[in-house]
Amino acid sequence: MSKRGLFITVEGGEGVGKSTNIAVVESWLQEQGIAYRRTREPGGTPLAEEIRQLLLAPRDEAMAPMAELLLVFAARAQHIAAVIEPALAAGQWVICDRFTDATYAYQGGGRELPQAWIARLEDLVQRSLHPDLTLLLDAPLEVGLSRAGERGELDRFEQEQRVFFERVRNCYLERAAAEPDRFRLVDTNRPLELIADDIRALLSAARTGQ
Ligand code: Z5A
Repeated sequence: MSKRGLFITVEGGEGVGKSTNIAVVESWLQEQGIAYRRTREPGGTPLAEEIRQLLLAPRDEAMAPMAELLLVFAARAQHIAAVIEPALAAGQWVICDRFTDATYAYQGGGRELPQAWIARLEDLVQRSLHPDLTLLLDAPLEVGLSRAGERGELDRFEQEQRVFFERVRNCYLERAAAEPDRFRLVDTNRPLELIADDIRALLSAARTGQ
């Protein structure tokens, strides 16, 4: 039986550089010859990607925060069953662009739903599954929003007000402070080469501790 892979999540607010830096993670994994699966949330399977469309598409009907929360976890349940668990069990590392910390940050922080509700769903849907390492990419709000804003059309979350994103960022930072063993904070308000050096060092350390 192969050794279980590491489950690594990459988190952060709008435009902090998750996609850009996941490319660094992937090239490190390839250099090291580590089998991996890159995926994302919401999404990662055909059904979960359909739920992602429901969550992100701007619409006239306001989505109730509880409906949003349940859709996020419905997508996650499918993603865990169809992709994450099988890959980890086969010994692959799983690199996931956002996971449940995003739910705490967006539905808990942003939408102000009680964290305890999220924790109940987390227990129900994930059972013992938790990330081994979470890279929290962080930059001042103005930096992330201005980088994200250059992309043109805004999705349903990107249309939120600044105060929403402040709550999201604060929630992420609080979670990182509360779980220092799992989180690694990466300052992405710097040149890409410096960020990439940090990320490679963090991955090497995670591999050593595996
Ligand atoms: N959501 C939720 O509510 N609850 C949940 O549980 C989950 C998700 C899982 C989709 O996320 C939405 O789902 C998300 C929360 C919600 N909200 N929104 N919006 P997403 O991850 O698909 O969307 P996103 O946050 O907008 O990510 P993004 O658009 O892919 O941004 P990014 O990956 O962090 O940034 P990037 O594309 O790598 O970089 C942005 C630009 O900045 C790009 O032009 C880069 O070239 C540039 N960049 C990046 N780094 C640098 C540096 N260091 N210097 C200069 N320029 C840089």
